[in-house]
Amino acid sequence: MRRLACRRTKANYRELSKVLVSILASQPECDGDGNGDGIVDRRDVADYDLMRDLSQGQSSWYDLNLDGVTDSSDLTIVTGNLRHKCPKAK
Ligand SMILES: [Ca+2]
Ligand SMILES: [Ca+2]
Repeated sequence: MRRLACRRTKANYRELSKVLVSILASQPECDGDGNGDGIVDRRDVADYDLMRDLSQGQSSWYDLNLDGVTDSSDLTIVTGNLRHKCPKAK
């Protein structure tokens, strides 16, 4: 019985991994687009400010360089990509 449960768990894990990989592949990276709407614009700057305040500078959706803090380095990524249209999802 335990062996069967283990096989099911492994099969479920493999299936979930496939789904996750396909989801990740369907959303191309877009530097500076913290809100994921497909364009980097002043809304991202406003959302960056909001998320920095709400997170009190800790990690947030706008921790774009993934260093664990939401700070001016992340804002630089947003402002450096303003008006950039993101690649379309597949
Ligand atoms: Ca955006
Ligand atoms: Ca950061």
